[in-house]
Amino acid sequence: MGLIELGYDDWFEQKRGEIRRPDCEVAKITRVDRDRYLVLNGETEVRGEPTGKLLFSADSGQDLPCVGDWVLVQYHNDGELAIIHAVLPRKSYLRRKSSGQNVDYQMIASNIDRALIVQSCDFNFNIRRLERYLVITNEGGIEPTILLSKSDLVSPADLESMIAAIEEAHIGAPIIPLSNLTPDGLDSFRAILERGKTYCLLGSSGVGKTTLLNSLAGKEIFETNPVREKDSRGRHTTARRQLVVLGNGSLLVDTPGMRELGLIGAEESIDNSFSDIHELSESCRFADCTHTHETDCAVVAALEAGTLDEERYQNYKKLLKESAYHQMTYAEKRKKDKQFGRMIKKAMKLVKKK
Ligand SMILES: Nc1nc2c(ncn2[C@@H]2O[C@H](COP(=O)(O)OP(=O)(O)OP(=O)(O)O)[C@@H](O)[C@H]2O)c(=O)[nH]1
Ligand SMILES: [Mg+2]
Ligand SMILES: [Zn+2]
Repeated sequence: MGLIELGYDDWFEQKRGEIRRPDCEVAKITRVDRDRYLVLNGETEVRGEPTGKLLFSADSGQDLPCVGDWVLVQYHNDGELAIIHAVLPRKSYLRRKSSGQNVDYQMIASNIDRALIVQSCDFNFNIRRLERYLVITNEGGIEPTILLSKSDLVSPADLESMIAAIEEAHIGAPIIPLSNLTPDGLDSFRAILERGKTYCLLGSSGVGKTTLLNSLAGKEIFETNPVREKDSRGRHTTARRQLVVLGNGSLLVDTPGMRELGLIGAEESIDNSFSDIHELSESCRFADCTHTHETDCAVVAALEAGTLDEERYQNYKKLLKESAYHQMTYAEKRKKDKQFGRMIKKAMKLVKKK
């Protein structure tokens, strides 16, 4: 297997040339487990470690390597350690707001051709959460497919109504129902996986992402676990993001279920994902219409006529508000960081003068 089988192409080769590090080799990040990395050069998979320079020059979490990244490395210790000097630009990416109080980006994966958004047919099924995932894939320039997993848990009629609910919500992504317990859905899913293309599994903890990966691989590559409670809280079996090469030559990234999927500055992607609402808003009388109390508001008119779903509209507003709020905090933080950097530089100069 070579780099091309892992998705390397002329686009990346050109970016590599622009970085001007002929002393480095190309490799792909195949696993990220907190600050530990694995890199694969097509033949061997070894531990990777970013240089201090790469870590210190990172302005935000999105400048750090993530699974799927092409990186420039130098091998040490008889080829058993790859020192990571640079990350090549990404063709596409999945990122979110890092969890907790800190407002920064966290990379989920990069250079993904298709995101597989998994929701199980039980209590996990939730259109509003689906909408959030779609904003995230739109932002990173990735086509989504929705996988309705554990279809064995519901009747065919219930499954039909779930699919209808997704379609009625103006969600245009392809939908594939499947069960890891029966082979039919699995086969039609396997058929969409193309050689040399990279897919990323996304979805809450316990929906069966790793089980699906194991089923496709035909063996237990990673550990899976039963869902303990009804809401699956506290059960996170997969702890790292990892890329696996399947038998048919396609590449699959498994990720841990994420409880939070915060947005930062994603207003444009939100408008793209909610294109029905965005289109309506273009017919409002006022260009700065907030779609609340204005006269001749096309959005409010659609809500009243029942052609726009109230919950979809509320989620649209909620996501916009959250995204703008995080963007403000993020911009402020970066400004402060820069000011601090300049202050340190000045102080260093003074020290050197003495
Ligand atoms: N009924 C049913 N159960 C399934 C199916 N697929 C997986 N499960 C079960 O669901 C539980 C969770 O599966 P995992 O594959 O560990 O879920 P995950 O999405 O990888 O979870 P995290 O790693 O925590 O994000 C396991 O007990 C699986 O056996 C399915 O198609 N039908
Ligand atoms: Mg898992
Ligand atoms: Zn309006």
